Amino acid sequence: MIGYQFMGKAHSHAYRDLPFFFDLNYQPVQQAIAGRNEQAVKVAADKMGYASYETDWRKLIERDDIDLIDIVTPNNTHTEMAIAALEAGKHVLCEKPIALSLLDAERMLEAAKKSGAVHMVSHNYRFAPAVQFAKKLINEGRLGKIYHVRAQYLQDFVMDPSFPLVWRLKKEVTGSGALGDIGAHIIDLARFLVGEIREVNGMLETFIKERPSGEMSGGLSSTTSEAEQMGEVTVDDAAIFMSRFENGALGTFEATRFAGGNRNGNRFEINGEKGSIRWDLENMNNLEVFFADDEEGLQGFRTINVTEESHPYMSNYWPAGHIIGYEHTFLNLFSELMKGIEKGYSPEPNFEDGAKNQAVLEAIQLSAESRQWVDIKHLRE
Ligand code: 4PW
Repeated sequence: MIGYQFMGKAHSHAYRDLPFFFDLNYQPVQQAIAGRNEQAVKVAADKMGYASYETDWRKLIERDDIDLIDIVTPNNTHTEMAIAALEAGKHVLCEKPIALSLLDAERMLEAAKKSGAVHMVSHNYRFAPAVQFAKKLINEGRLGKIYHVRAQYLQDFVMDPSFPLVWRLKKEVTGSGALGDIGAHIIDLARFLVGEIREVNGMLETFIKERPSGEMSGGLSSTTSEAEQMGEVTVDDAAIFMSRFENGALGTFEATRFAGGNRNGNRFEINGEKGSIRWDLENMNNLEVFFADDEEGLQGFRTINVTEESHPYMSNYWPAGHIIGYEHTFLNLFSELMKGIEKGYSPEPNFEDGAKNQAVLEAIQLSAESRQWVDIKHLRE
């Protein structure tokens, strides 16, 4: 693994627990972790269960006792690391968004195709059992033709003007703001559940344009900064966009870090000719469903607690009704990654999905600049 902050912790926990919950032919062994600060990476290695550490990520890639490189560093490092790992024949798991630009994402996809190695993007929310169950209902035609998807990813961690100018607020490090950081997740969910997006129309806004600078590494729970020097926020605080899907469905999306009171509100509602579904990460074991053919007088949304043994992934955990959490979305994703490595295929979402997602992100940026609808397909030609 390269990196050891928030996502490093989430991924490392999942590697540790995977053999405990999942009977798989291939299981991860936490061989090594890389980070530039020797003191900090040593502590991370001990705490997160890695047998060794490196202070240069390139060393990790040179080692022949390592098969999989997991990239959990800021976005501006993904492309170089992923391409180097793939060229060395390593399998790669990469955090989202995979790159700063569509061009870089396409280069990564190209390298992945050339290498024949397994590649995957860490869009973990697809792997919530309720989301997988929603997908099953849609595939079975239980909702019929899909008309609408409305998705929101709402956070509020940067609302205080004295929240520091961390890497997530700098374009050269992160590519975009709320758009790529959390909008990428709802784009992935929409692509997974409804299908490919044909065109978008979006707007971006930066509400607080300057913040105390000097701190780079802070995460979502960074405290306020008293630094006197101010620096420019170069990414969006909020992104709102509409989309038309290839299958005719219409989408409305909102990704913002200014939705006070919403710590991590990742939600969607999908409406089809025969029914609707709703999901909310903060209540992630439940799926609300409405079926138009339910008996008259008894119609309405009802809640399915997606914890039965027959529900996706749940037989690996606890008896029905015993809920799972955020961290298990990573275990579920990793179980697919292990199967992919065993059998030699790249489970979705892979770098093809990463590039498609990046095309949507780029189209929204272009649309916001030009105030026009932007066709996605043309961007990838
Ligand atoms: O899933 C989200 C991320 O993609 C997390 O809640 C935090 O916001 C960390 O990065 C983004």
